[in-house]
Amino acid sequence: MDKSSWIWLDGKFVPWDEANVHVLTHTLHYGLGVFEGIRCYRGDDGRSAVFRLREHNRRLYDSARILGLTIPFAEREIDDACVETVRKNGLDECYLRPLVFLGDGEMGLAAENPVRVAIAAWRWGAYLGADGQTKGIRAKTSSFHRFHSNTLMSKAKTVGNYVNSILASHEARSGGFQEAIMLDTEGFVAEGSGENIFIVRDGVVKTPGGHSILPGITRDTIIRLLADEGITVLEERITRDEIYIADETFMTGTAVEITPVRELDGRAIGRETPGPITQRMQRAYLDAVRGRNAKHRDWLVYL
Ligand code: PPE
Repeated sequence: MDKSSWIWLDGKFVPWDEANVHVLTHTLHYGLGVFEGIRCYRGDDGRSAVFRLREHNRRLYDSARILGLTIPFAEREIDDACVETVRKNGLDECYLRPLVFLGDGEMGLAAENPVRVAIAAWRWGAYLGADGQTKGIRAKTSSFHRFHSNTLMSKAKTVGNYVNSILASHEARSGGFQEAIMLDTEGFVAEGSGENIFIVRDGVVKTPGGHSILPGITRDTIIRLLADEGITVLEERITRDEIYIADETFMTGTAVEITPVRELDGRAIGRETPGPITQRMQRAYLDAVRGRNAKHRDWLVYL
């Protein structure tokens, strides 16, 4: 990976190679921790800004609340620390990874070890390959279901939840696909291993809502950008065959941005990839993150 110089750890900057923890760190054993993935972009005016930083950190605090973790910093301190981490590393564009984890001390599920916080930033390019955004990806319906909200709660971006995502992603990749589409426990489409999903048919845009998805910030951004263009998104259950017969399907996420899906389970989706609404949203998203959308400047936190 593209290492940077400094990592913010529990309130102080430490050199990248020294940001280490003990092997008995609680979260390493049991997965109880929460994190965020945020991107910083360089705008056309040369200034860099973190995209929807406050919304991401709000979700970080929501996630911690859901798991019963108390973050030993105020939310604003974490916002500032994120900005400082980008600045201190001299990055103009990067991915930011705040992580809240239980440190070492006691072992066992009942341990109440100190809650620790790390924030790393590094350059991270196209997540699903350079061609993904332009040509679309090939996806496979996963044999692994997204969990029920009374198993692992999906509104929290929990470290341990990603075992489910990794199983699905590995299965898809080993079968020659680029990404998995995961169904919920009732068999309806939920989300990708690290993305939300939108479909378009006859100009109607739908995205799954419900209890089995992570409420994505990019998903919310796209719902708002579509509304700006007079397009309402229906948040409802969708089935895998609705994707087979969709005109367009795309995935959204901080890492993948807006990535079209050109094929699911060996069936080509729509007539062209990316489809017209997908292309409009790819442009609108880039305009927003690079500060070209005056209406949504408040989504940007400048360095
Ligand atoms: N669902 C899941 C399961 C998920 O992990 C993500 C983000 C999303 C939806 C989209 O959320 P948002 O980024 O707020 O629009 N996945 C992160 C994965 C990164 C990683 O693989 O590591 C991300 O995009 O940062």
